[in-house]
Amino acid sequence: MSDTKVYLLDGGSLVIDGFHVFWNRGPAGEVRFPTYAVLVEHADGRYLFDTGYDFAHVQRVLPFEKPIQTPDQTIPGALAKIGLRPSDINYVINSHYHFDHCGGNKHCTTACTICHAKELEAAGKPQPFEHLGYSDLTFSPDLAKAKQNPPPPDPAMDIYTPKFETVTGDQEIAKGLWLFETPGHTAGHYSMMVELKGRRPMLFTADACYSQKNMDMMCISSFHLDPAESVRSLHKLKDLAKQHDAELFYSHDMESWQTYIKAPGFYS
Ligand code: 5PN
Ligand code: ZN
Ligand code: ZN
Repeated sequence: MSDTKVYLLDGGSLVIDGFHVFWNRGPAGEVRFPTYAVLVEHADGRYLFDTGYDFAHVQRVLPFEKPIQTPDQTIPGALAKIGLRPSDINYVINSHYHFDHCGGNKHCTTACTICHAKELEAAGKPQPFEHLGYSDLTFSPDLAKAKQNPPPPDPAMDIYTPKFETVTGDQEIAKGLWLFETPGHTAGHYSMMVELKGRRPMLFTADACYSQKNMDMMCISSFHLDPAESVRSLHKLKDLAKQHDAELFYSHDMESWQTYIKAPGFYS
């Protein structure tokens, strides 16, 4: 049995305003940030935590976020760089269903899809202020078809019938692979911790904490369902990191991203 490996798959970048990164604090101005997927090669199979954004979707629905993504920064492209194909992925776990975390799900046609039970429900009936966040529903062709503004027809979507497994609570879903509930940003948001043989555990905050600065200032992002709950989740992440001596990996932090080992390099 081989030891667990973690690869960070670069997904390109987007732009949002500084007041969205730091709620009610700013400063204003364009902030370009990375998006990425986390591939966990585990004895039980290959897990992909988040799948980045779909370039065509962002161009069509949120062009003001100025997407920059090369073919190498798509899920098929990034996997090819390490000798894999999307069909090699056994499980896709989504921290939440915002468009910048689930855009590549549709490529993983043979994977079982895992998320928090509340997240799947929320994506189907978003609050009025959540429509842009939940604008890419291609992770669930059933949901996408039910919407008034479906994406352009894509024959590939007819053969994509993902099987969903929903989870609740804090769970060790495979040995050393933990999901921790961190709601607030969305209803069913999960962060993931991976225990490795040769280093400290890696704790992927996802959008419960965009960046080191958000953590330092205990300042949440402006996209949230429940800001008070978001702040509680920030504290929970800080406590978990301390309790497990885990290293925090942030979802949208250009400065931290520069220091991370990216695929084809890996953590083990
Ligand atoms: C990157 C980004 N842009 C817009 C939104 C939104 O409206 O909800 C979440 C979100 C994002 O993560
Ligand atoms: Zn989000
Ligand atoms: Zn995000």
